[in-house]
Amino acid sequence: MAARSLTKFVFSKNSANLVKNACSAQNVRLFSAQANYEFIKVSKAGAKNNVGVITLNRPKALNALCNGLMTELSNALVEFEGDGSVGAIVITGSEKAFAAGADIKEMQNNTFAKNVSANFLEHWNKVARTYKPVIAAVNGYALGGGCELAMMCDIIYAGENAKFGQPEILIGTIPGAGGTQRLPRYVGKSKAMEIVLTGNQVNAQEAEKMGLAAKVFPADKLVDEAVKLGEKISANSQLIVKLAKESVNAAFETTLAQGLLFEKRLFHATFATKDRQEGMTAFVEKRPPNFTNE
Ligand code: DAK
Repeated sequence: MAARSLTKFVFSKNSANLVKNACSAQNVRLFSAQANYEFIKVSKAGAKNNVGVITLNRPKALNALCNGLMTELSNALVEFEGDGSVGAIVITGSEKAFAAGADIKEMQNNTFAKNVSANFLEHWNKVARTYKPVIAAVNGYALGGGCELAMMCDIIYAGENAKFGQPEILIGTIPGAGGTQRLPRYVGKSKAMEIVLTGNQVNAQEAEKMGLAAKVFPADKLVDEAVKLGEKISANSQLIVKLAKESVNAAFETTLAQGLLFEKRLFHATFATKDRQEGMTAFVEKRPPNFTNE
């Protein structure tokens, strides 16, 4: 089981600062040493303990993404960004649900004015802004905000029982965290329209076929496979990985000409790093590279 490969993670720094970012009064927790989250579990995994694992843990509500959960998730991502030993992060849920969406009960009585004045759910953006690679390991339902959360990650691995969908249309609203914007970029307009306008779910095999999921695994192997991927990424220079991630993401924000120039300049810039020199020297000397993230 995946859980066996996870080792206990003890928070080290920045934790106290995170108190002020915690959400509503009832969810304010002391993010000091040995942070004790309410809605997530946080671990480090892999032979070198270099993969951060965040497990969404609100089973009674199928990991519905309440404000408190999203605040904790953001804070855990900040912790892992500040942990130099972590080269990649896995976000996962349970076998039944990655996440069944934003918490409908929490937003049920919101109004347009309240949403605008409070900039409702603005803090969800942290996931897409995380500079270290983030892998979504999706078992079970990834619906609405759950599907959007997965799409904010860099790579989606799916368990064979995964179900993706944007069912907001069925409850009288539309996706609000990227479902109408990221989904077409993953799967193209026609499939995105079908999913968004009907609320239909797609299974893991379909998701892989349409390019939403990178790979599909047996449900009980999924997290281990995601951690293995995280380990592989972590073995590279974190500095160069960061540049590579920025460059791929630029493809979704720029024209081709701008993107190609951005990529070329970043490629040129790698020649100012010790890790580029080390990587090429190691190749020529027929030995593994020893990257120092410089
Ligand atoms: N919110 C709150 N509670 C939820 C929930 C959700 N999204 N999904 C499930 N639950 C709760 C159920 O209410 C139930 O709680 P109790 O009644 O037992 O107290 C418990 O989880 C188990 O659910 P079910 O009894 O319904 O379980 P089933 O196996 O029968 O059905 C299901 C599983 C996933 C098909 C069903 O629960 C379902 O349809 N859930 C709702 C899916 C959905 O509509 N998701 C989209 C929500 S809207 C934004 C960011 C994000 C968003 C918008 C804006 N910004 C940054 C601006 C996102 C919006 C959404 O996601």
